[in-house]
Amino acid sequence: LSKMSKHLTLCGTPQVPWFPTNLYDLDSTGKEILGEGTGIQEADHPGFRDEVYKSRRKYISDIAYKYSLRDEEIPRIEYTDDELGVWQHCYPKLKKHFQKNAVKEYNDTIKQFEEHCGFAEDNVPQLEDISQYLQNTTGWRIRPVAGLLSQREFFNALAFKVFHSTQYIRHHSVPEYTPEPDLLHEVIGHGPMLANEDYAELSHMIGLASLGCPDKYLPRLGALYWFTIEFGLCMEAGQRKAYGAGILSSFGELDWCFSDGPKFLNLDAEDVAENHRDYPISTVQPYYFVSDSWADARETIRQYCDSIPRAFNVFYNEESKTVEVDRKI
Ligand code: NLE
Ligand code: FE2
Repeated sequence: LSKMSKHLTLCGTPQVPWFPTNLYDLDSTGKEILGEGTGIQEADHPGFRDEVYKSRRKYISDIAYKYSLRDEEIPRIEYTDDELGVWQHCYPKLKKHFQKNAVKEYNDTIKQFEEHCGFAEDNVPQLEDISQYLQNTTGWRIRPVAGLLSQREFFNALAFKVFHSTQYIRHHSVPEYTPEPDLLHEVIGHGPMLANEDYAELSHMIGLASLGCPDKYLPRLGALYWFTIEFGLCMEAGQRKAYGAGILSSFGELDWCFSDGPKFLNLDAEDVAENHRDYPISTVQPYYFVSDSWADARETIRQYCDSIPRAFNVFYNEESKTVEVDRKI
């Protein structure tokens, strides 16, 4: 084997990119946040010119930078009146949409979140409560993060059932749509789906596929994640329903994606990965991918993930919270 690996190196085999193999390896990640100039332009962002908002963001980001997965709890934030106002404006309106436009599994879980995670019209939920609930149901957990991570870091964490979540709230001047993730997007959009075993598996699969995968495949996994977990639609009893987090956290997007405006395409993982890697991140989506069922979405993504060339297999050991690597022969 050593002769062979030498030979492969001489032939210029690319190195396998580093990846975490233990839950706590993630503590060394998330230190670099993608800021302005990496997609979200200043002009798109009402908060970048508001000094009070910027210093609040810094206060909340610092909590994320200091957090370790070995800590007992994710620090709780005392949300200000402005922040509570955004929640109070959005949550009741979104709830009305959910009954009509969200998949059944999502509506079921929202009820659980109201019972166990502090979801209420007059209360901003805390990441810690949601993380606890997830750990007790699907084994997922939340790690606070200061903003957008690199695709590799974000996806790698999914392999350990860790979901990175921002803890700040969108600027109060534009509550119905934000180009970047914020607490509302994470907890309203992603939270409930991570509490559902079958949906959460979609994220876990993409996470495992990303470990040490060649760089070229990251934007492909990115597109698959975008058009399913973020902006996915699927059929339910003959009707189109939303399961994507970026839709469920934005009534601007909800209104749009159930109008005649956008185009609707059939979900095919290969097609998304090869032909749809260029999507807008600061406006509503011009088109959405619809699958016959969410299980169909999972199957097409599973097949795609299996087709990514890697010299090894990875398995997640739930008990030891480690990833086991097994060389393909
Ligand atoms: N546009 C979404 C919202 O307003 O909640 C956020 C999308 C983050 C990818
Ligand atoms: Fe998201």
